[in-house]
Amino acid sequence: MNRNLMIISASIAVLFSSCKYPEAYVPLMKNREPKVFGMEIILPVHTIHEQETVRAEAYVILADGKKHAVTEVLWESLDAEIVSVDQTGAVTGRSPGRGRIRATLDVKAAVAELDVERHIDYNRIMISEVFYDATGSDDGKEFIELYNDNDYPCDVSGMQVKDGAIGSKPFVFPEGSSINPRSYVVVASSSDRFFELFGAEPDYGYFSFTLNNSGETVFFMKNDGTVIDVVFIMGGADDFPSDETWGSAGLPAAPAGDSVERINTDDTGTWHDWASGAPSPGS
Ligand SMILES: [Ca+2]
Ligand SMILES: [Ca+2]
Ligand SMILES: [Ca+2]
Repeated sequence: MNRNLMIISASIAVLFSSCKYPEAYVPLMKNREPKVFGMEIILPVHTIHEQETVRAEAYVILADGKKHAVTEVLWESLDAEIVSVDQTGAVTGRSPGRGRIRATLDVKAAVAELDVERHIDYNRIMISEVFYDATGSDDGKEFIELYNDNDYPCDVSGMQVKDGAIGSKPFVFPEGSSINPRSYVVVASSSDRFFELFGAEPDYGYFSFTLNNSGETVFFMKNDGTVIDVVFIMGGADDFPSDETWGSAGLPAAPAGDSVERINTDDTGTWHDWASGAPSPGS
């Protein structure tokens, strides 16, 4: 080979070996290190109630498996009627159902699901009628009626109806019991006697306590004993007499054959909500 040609070839080789990408490409490569592999949303719970708010957190998952919390994400609800989410990740239940939220960062996104359960207003479930004194013998003929004033069905499984005698055994609604919206349920002392008297089956057939004819207190309670509603009849039972807020030590009262019935679903917790009249079980 010509000596001059050898020198030129060597110079070209040096030139290529020292070649670098222009500076402008460097920041782009740095942005991709370490590579974002995916995203994840973490929720503290997977079931919330209507109107309840919890905080969702978004994380990027890096190629090395590490997670980093990120705040500069776009939050969206994919089921806006069920859940809403603001740009801080605050998730609020809007209506019952399963809702999805999405967090997006650049081209990566994650979706999380959560269930929204009904917020039940137990103050709108109330005792609506008590038939405590049948004509003649009361044996097995007494009944208690409840009313659900909510516009949605209410699960009453495990909830209790009880008279005002300490130590008497409450009636406990069996698993799966529900009261339809703006509807009644009847709990009878005996379904056979109830059928003889009213020609229909009660919703629930048996309670073991008896209702005093000379003053009685009837409770509707949650599973844990929290009182949801109470009615004091003729001053209430000796163990649980009416207090001053009830307003009358004698009312409501019904003659034999009639029952005491709620006339006011805007529950004031006083005798004014009640009157007496012919029995109307289930309506
Ligand atoms: Ca009675
Ligand atoms: Ca009687
Ligand atoms: Ca009724």
